[in-house]
Parts: sequence; structure tokens; C-alpha cells
Amino acid sequence: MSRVCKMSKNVREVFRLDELKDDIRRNMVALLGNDPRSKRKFSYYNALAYSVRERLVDLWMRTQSDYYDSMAKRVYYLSMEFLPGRFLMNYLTNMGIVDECREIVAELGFSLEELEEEEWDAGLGNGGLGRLASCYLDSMVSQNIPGYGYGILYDYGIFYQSIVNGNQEERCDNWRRHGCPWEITRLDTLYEVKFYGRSETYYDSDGNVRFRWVDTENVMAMPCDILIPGYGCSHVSNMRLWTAQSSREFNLSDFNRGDYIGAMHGKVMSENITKVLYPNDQFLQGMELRLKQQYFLVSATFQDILRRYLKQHTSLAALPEAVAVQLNDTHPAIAIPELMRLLMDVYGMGWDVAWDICTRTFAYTNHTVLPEALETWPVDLLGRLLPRHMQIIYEINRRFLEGVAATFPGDTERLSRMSVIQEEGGQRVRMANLAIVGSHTVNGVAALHSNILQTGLFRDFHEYYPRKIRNVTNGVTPRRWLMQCNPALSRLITQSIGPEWCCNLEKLRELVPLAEDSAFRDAWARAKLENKRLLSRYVLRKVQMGINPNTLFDMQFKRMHEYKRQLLNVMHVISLFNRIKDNPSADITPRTVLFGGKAAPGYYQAKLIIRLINEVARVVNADADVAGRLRVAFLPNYCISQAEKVVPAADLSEQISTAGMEASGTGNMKFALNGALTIGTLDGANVEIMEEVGAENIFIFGLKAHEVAEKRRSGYNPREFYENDAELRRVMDMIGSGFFSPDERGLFSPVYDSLMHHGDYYMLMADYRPYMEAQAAVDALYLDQDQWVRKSILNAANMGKFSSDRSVMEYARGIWHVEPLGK
Ligand code: TH1
Repeated sequence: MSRVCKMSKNVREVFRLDELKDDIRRNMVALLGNDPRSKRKFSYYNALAYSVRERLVDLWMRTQSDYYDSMAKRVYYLSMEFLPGRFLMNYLTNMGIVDECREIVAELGFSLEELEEEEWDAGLGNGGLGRLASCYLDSMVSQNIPGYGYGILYDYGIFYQSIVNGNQEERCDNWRRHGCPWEITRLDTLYEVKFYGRSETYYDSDGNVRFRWVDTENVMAMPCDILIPGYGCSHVSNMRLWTAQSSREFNLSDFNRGDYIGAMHGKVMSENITKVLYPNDQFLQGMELRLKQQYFLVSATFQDILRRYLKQHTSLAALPEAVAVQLNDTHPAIAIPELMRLLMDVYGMGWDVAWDICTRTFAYTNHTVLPEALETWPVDLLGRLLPRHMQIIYEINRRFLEGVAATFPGDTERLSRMSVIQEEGGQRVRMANLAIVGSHTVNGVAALHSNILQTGLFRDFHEYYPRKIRNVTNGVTPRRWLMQCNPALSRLITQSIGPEWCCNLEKLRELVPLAEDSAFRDAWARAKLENKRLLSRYVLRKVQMGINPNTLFDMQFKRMHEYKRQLLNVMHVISLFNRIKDNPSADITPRTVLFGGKAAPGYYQAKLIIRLINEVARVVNADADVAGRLRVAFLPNYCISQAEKVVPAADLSEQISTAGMEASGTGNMKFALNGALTIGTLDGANVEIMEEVGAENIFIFGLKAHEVAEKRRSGYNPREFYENDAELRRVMDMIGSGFFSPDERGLFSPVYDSLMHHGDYYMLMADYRPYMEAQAAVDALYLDQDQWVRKSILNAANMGKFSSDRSVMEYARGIWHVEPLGK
């Protein structure tokens, strides 16, 4: 299925490595204006980055002309978020020149790792959704699928998290302050994006009624490209990120009236569109600026798509044969009425022809069923910002509901559920409904999640369009998430089964028999220990805490969310603490419990849980009885580059969301791929991970999705668990009574109350005891290192399915209808 990784026969020649050192010195002077003798790491990182980038530009242009010459169908992955992290090591890995580069850098007096640390993460996303987009770009280009990422170049990415007195504080992530050597800014390409104004009717020369959008306020979109090299570099693609520039004539009348400052104000305001990423993960705030960002992305992208298409075609009729557009959640779903508007108002098509083109072009991926994440926009807001789009949405809906009414006569309830316009509580546009109606295919991101879409959230749509809603299980790129982040394990794997695994992850199955080989198990354990040592040094640097690499590293790293249940993990920690205090000489498995993750700045409860983790850590880590057996830390500012250090060092991966709530998860895949064992619920992709690795190699516990749903219906009583479980009661009482916050006894009452008095929506109380039992099984297994390591190997060995190469090929064949180029 995947391409054999035939790294170019001679990378030294292809990438002119003999000239690399000179190029670094040259760029240092010519581009950066620095003295090569200064030995500043940051300058050397930059000079190296430019010298690496310039080696890809030729390949990139060649790839683009390949696409052009073959008239290949292109995939456009539209996403409000990308989370590429750092680029340097990814470029070197995919170019296959890490070792060569390390030597050259050493000759200049640096280690590659120290230069790598000079790079700021490109944090243009919140979490899994953005990271998935970046993994898919890597897999598309690595498999010669002509695809581009389209997104926004935010000046400020996801905020920088620091922990002050146990609390999260947000700082602005000024990631481009010192420039970004990977960006290729296209100062000469500008598209106009319109806002506000009104829709006007007129008669064309044939006497037909037509519409035009007039009296608009215009903003310019300027593209900035970042190259995306495929593994082995047979192809190089790019993501195109837009920045807002004020239009030259912006408020010309104000200038002319002599209101210079007033005119400049308008200019500055228009450039605000791409200032900052909204830091909410799965929570809709409904701000006008956010809708502006969405339309800005969509409008600029479609001008670019149509310009490229029209270079090779004279009519738009064949657009769906040449272009596939994937909507990454509903965030870019305004693209559907936008393409309708372009086809009808600008290119003069009639509704039916335009609609047919539209629905054959778009596909939509749903990533969540959380009600608070489902986008709806007030009709008056959307109608004011995008008046013509609002008209088109009404017409899409009118025709759609006509069809539904014909299929289900008299079922008015169904019509109101399926309508693109929500009527109750003031009219709002339901973006998910719009995206389903306007797409040929809708997919969920794991089997369970897609099933929930079909039978729950989108049930009516599934009945109406029985083949539209499908599944494509998420995946992660093995280049970044094993080869690059875990050199120790990668080396061992390559020595044992050869190098093909990184482009054909199913090959890892060849490790299965090696799990029975004790020498291999020892080598595997040594690689893991080396990673744990590296992480320990990082933890010492970051939070001035020593941790012992010989303890079980128990990790939960993901966005802070009540449904992800970091609190359940804390409740286990507190229980362990109590057991040790009750019986200081008890023989327990020593653990280091590490947490990381950002809370949305306005998410009070999530921030309070961060505080609780830090207060529990303070108490636990200071206790002499506990010393050497239990340690807890919260690592600030979880981001891609931190994940690259955390993931390879994990023994235990916590994936403990309330069943039915985590659409897929992708951290779960990264950890297991690096040999961590999973403790988790049957949620999202955990279900499929269990199927792949075998139920005996994973710790599954707790309510299943249908049981959660059933309990919600029949009435759930969290107090029952409190009353019947003394250990749980003690934990809850400690949290509620201020044991961990002696100076502020009521500090954690809201945490206590959410479980005890507000219905425990995420059912932590019900899952507490099963979780404790699963954790006890973890402890027991860890004492038997031989068995643990066996299972660790079997986990990695069976993760082949979760390569994003497989996901992307499923999209390519089943949804986009594109084939890898040159096959
Ligand atoms: C995440 C899902 O929570 C996660 O389960 C999934 O693995 C990942 O997407 C990739 O499919 C989501 N992130 C967001 C972010 C926003 C809105 C909705 C989702 S769903 C802003």
C-alpha cells in the first residue's frame, strides 16, 4: 500500500552536503548580517534553516510542475488550525540527512539538538484537530498525493502557558518575533476579501435576475508558503497560510477628509483578522472576529483554487474532477455558500449546475459530538457580515427541506431537527447541517465516533442520505512520531526489521516474534530507559524537580477538559497517597505521574483542575513517607516539541475520557506506537487500538458508550458511589474540605460540587472503582518487567493501522478519488 522508502541513492549529492557548511556561513553573513565567529546558537540555527530550505525549493517547483503537467486532481485541506511544531528536524528527517547534518553542525561547534532547541514551535492550533491536519500533509506528500494545506498565519498562536503559584497563566505566543526562516512570503500575490455591504439584484443582458454583493469593506489576503517535504523528498508540497493586509483604498474617504488617524484605525482593524488563534478547544464563543477569520480563509483559498484551476481549464464544469476540498470540521464550512456565490454571481451559472459542482467538490470531517463545540452562528450576525451568503444559505435550506418533506411527508419535527436554520432561541445557522447538506461525504474520525454520528448526532441525516456518513479512523505520521522523536527505539527497530517500517507501518508486525527474544527485550527496555533519562533531565530543567527514571512513568498529556477526566487520574493519585500514608511500609510500585495540557483561558473548571494537580503534587512530593514511591508533576506549556520528549518516555498512557465523548484521540496512538501501554476507556480510537494490540495488552476499564447513554436516560446517582466506597469517599472529602488547599479551604469546592451536587456529568464516580482496579493491574504487571516489556513491544508492533499514511489513502481512494502520482 505504501511506497517503499527508497531514500535517494546519494543524499550527499542530491542535497549538496559538501557545500552545506559554506552555505551556512554564507547565509549567516548575507541573509542574517551576522558574524560567523560570534557563535550565537540562534544565528546558526537560522543560517542552517535557510541552508536546508534552499535545498528544497527546486524539488518543490519540480513537484508543482509535475502536478501541472499531469493535470492531477488536487486535494485542498482547509483548516483553521495546523500544528506543525518545529520544522528543522522534520525537514532533515524527511530529507534523510539527520546524521550527515549532525556531523556538519559539530564541525561548526554545535550539537544538532542544541540548535533544534532554538526553534519556536509553530503553534497555529489548539490540539488534536490541528495536529491531525499536519500529520495528513506529511502523509499526503510522502505518498505523492497532490495536496495542499490552506490555513491562517496567526501572528499569535496558541498561548504560552506558565504555572504561577499552581495556576495557569497565559502569555502571548509571539512566535515570529525573531522571524521564521521557513516562511516564503508572497508579497506580490494579493486577493481581495469582502465583508459587510449588501446583496443587490440586477438584470443581466439576457434579462435574468442576478445578484451582486456591493458596498463591501475589503481586506487583502497575502499568502505565505511553508514547504512540506515528503519522506524521501520525491515530492515537496506546501501549506499556504494567509495574512490580512489592509486594502490600499481602505477608507480613502477618511484620508481625503484629512482624518489620517481615523483612516489608519480602519487599516489597523482590518489587519487584526489574522492576529490571534482562538484558544478554545471544542468550545464555541461565537465572536464576529472568528467568523471573519473563517470567511477570510475560505474566500482567499477559493480565489487561489479557481485561479490555479482556470490556468488549465476553460469551464468550471469539471471542477469536481480536478479539485477535492476537505473541510476540517465545520470551521471552514462557509466555503459551501461561497463556492455557490462564485459559481452563480461571478461565473454566471444557474443554481442546479452550481449546486451539483459544489456537492461533488466538498467533503466534511466531523471531529466532535460535544454540543458546546457544534458551531451555530446567529442569522443576524452572519447576515450582516456576509449578506449574500445568508441569502444562499436560506435557499440551500429551502430546497433541502423540500426534499426531506417529500421523503418524510408530514414529519415536521424531523424538518425542524434537520433544518440548517435553528429557530428556537433566535434564528441561528447550524454549520454542521450546512456542511452535511453541501458535501458528498461526511466522515467521523474513529469507528465508534462514526457510529455515534450515524445513530445519534446525525441520525436523521443518515436516514436521509444512507451512504453519506462514513468512517476514516485517524492516524499519526510515523516519521515525526517515531523516527524523529524516538531515535533510540527507531534505531533498534531498523536494526531488527530494516528501514521500511517508516513508510509502511504494518511492517512493525515483524517485531511480534522478537517480543519472545530476551536480548531484544533488553535492548527495547534500554531504549525506553534512555528516553526516560532524557525526559528526567528535561523535567529537572523545566520544573526543578528530580524524577527517577526507574519508576513507572504514568502520563496524561492533552488539552484540559472535564470530559478527558484528568480529575479521575488525580483521584487515583490521592488514593495512592492515602494508601502509602496508611501503610508506609507497603510494597507498592513506584510511580511518577506526569500531567501536561492547556486549559482554554475562560474555562474556569479546567483551570481549577490544573491548580488541584499542582496542589496535590505539592503535598505528595513533600511527604517523607511517600518519597521514592510516588511523585507528581505538571509540566507547563504542553506543545508539539514537548510531546516529542514526553511520548517516547512513557510507560503508561492515560486515555480515560468518558466513553462516547472523545471522537478519536491521537495522543493515544503516539504513545502506544512508542511502546507505552494504554490505560483507557472504550472510547474513540481506543476501541480500535484494543482490537489491534489485543485485549490482554491494554488496560480497559469503565462504562461503555452505550452504558453512559443508558445511565443518562435512566438517571444517574453519583452519591451512591460515594456512599458505598469508603476509599472514594475519603478522596472526595479531602478535595472538598481543603486538605490540599489549607490556606483557602473552599478552593476546590467547585470540583467537589461538580461531582457531588451537579450530577457528575462525566461519570467519574461510576468509573472510579473500575479505574482503581485497572491501575492495580498496571502496578502488578510493572513488577514483572519481562512481561511488561513484552507487552510494550507488542503494542508498538501492532500499531500499523494508525499510520496517517493509511488514513490518507482511505480519504484518497474513498472520498477524494485521487491516486498517488507516478503510479
Ligand atoms: C479533536 C477531538 O477532540 C479528538 O478526539 C480528535 O482526535 C481530534 O480532534 C482529531 O480528529 C477536536 N479538536 C477540536 C478543536 C476545535 C473544535 C472541535 C474539535 S474536535 C476548535
